[in-house]
Amino acid sequence: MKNKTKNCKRKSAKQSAKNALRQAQGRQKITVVIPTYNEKDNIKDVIGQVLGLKIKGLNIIIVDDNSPDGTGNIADKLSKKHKELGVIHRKGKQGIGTAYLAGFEKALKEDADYIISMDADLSHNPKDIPGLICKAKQGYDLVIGSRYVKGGKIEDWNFKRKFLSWSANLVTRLLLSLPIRDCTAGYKCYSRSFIESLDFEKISSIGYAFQVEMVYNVKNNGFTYIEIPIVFTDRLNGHSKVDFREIANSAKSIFKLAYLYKWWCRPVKFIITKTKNFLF
Ligand SMILES: Nc1nc2c(ncn2[C@@H]2O[C@H](COP(=O)(O)OP(=O)(O)O)[C@@H](O)[C@H]2O)c(=O)[nH]1
Ligand SMILES: [Mg+2]
Repeated sequence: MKNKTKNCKRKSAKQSAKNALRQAQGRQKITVVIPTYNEKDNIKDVIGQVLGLKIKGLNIIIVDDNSPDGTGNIADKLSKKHKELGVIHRKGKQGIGTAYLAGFEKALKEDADYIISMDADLSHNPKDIPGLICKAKQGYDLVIGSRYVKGGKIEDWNFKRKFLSWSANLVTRLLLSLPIRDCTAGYKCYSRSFIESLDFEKISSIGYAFQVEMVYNVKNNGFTYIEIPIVFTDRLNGHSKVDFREIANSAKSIFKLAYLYKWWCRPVKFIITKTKNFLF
């Protein structure tokens, strides 16, 4: 695996040169990565609406985890019609975080200059894509489609779901000292240089906490970021994959990030290490 990472880094250097040339020539590639699990009633619409924007140099990568409802097959059929569409098939449900990493890896190999992450369920309005790209082109390494800045909002979610999202954001911001209002947002545009800077093997979040880990990496590694308002609507079709297990795993991942990186966790680390040494 380590060799694979090294190879990847070597290739990236070549690709960066190719990339710089393309940018100098004014041709830029935007890759939209969409993870899917049981999205058969949304996949066609989301692809149609994104491609319908007719943005030059834009392509899509679907990362499907062998959805039992056949989303992967639908994506394959659509990819025969649309050359801008690529599909990654994984064996089973492996988490949204690792799905994004698989998509990002392919996007880098295919010379993406900007990488957008978005849900398949149209909660993220494709019409916001030009706004995300516009800010990214101004030089921001991370542009967040934010529900919690002025002008942004969530429509149709019930109180429980709104409270869950709001409190998760608050706890995350406090624990990781992040000055970002929507740390858990999934609608984002990343610069190639930020994604290239990541050591994929060190990303620890498998599930939804992945979004937070990305924001944390941007902020703490000196990359630039901005939030732009979006209106987030509830999905029309299918079900959310956020269940109790996902929430518990995400909370665990966020506490793990704080434990790994925040100075005030040092006394806790000290006590845990001493106790372990004493017991075993
Ligand atoms: N490939 C893959 N996609 C996933 C997984 N979990 C969720 N997704 C997709 O990630 C996106 C966000 O999930 P969603 O259920 O809409 O989360 P919510 O918007 O927070 O309720 C959707 O496109 C899902 O189909 C997973 O384990 N693997
Ligand atoms: Mg969603």
